[in-house]
Amino acid sequence: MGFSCGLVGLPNAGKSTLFNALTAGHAEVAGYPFTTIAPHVGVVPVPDPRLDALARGVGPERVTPTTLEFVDIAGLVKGASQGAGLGNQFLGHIREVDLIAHVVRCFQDGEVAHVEGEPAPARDMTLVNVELALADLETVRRSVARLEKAVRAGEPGREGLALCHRLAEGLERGVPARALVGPEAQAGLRELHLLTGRPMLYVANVGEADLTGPGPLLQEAQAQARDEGTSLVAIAAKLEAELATLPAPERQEYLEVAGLKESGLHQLVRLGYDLLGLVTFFTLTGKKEVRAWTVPRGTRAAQAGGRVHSDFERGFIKAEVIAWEAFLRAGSEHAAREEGAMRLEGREYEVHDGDVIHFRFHA
Ligand SMILES: Nc1nc2c(ncn2[C@@H]2O[C@H](COP(=O)(O)OP(=O)(O)OP(=O)(O)O)[C@@H](O)[C@H]2O)c(=O)[nH]1
Ligand SMILES: [Mg+2]
Repeated sequence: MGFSCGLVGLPNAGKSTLFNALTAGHAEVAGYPFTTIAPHVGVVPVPDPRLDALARGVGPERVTPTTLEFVDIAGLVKGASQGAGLGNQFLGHIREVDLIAHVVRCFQDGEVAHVEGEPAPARDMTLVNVELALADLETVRRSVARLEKAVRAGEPGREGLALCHRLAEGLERGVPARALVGPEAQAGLRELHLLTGRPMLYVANVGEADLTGPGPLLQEAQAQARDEGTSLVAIAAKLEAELATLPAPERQEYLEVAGLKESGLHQLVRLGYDLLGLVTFFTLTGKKEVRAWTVPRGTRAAQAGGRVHSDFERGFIKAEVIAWEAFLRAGSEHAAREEGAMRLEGREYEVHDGDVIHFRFHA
């Protein structure tokens, strides 16, 4: 799988609408808060023009993209960490995701209620961030209590305790955990499963007019994101949800008419891979299958082989590697090999984004 992504935000921010746009699914959408009660989980293929090009070049029986998982939960409100609304009890469903997409309402619509009266992106973003930090503070305090007991009993836990104290002090001020610890404590941080310990991006849910020129609400959200140093993508969720059920070529045409070069899903995928440090490599099985795989940047050839088949790692001999464009220029695996365009790489070779890899192994 590529990665999993949890959607958070105020009620009526458009999370379920975005979920439907991304998954072409059918989460229930309505103009009253707390429409979503049980979480929705959707798995979608990762759109990748390189995989499409390889498939056109090879003409295989099967094309297998990697996948993404989206989790849509109930909206969060002020006081959620103290049990207000429904959001808090569902935060558990997104503790395991790789990436948090924080949906911010940047569309105007008098028919759609707002829990704070009117949309005000900067305030709304802070409100949700504070609730996430407070929910994490609860988690950290529970860990502190547990670790103090362990340390008193002479068990290990001193390091974890020091980390928790540092986190608690920052979270109390509303600072997200991801901004509180350096690379040295990432492993300890992951063990705590904190919501603000995950990478986060903002999805500004905009009206159609914002696609041609950002209106005041989108501008406010952009300014706030810039101040925080957080990435933001603008997506017209309602429009894209309506288009999601159309066949791909027609959908693309409508997107272009609306002033968009690529769909919200494309944008999220690119940013998500970038934020999470992920790369894609491709395998070909003769004319049978062209397939995309996602691995963390820095993955070695043998490990990458292990993702495809455990024998590829155990019996790894060499990886024959060629960049996807070079492969297409050569026309086929056979031609690429004849031309000497496929490099032979050892087990420590670092897989590059866009590599086409043929693993040589002994069974
Ligand atoms: N005008 C307009 N309405 C939108 C847009 N996005 C969502 N809506 C409407 O806003 C309402 C709420 O959308 P949902 O997707 O259900 O919101 P949610 O964030 O999932 O809400 P909860 O599940 O209650 O937390 C629905 O009536 C949507 O049709 C948009 O971009 N423009
Ligand atoms: Mg919803």
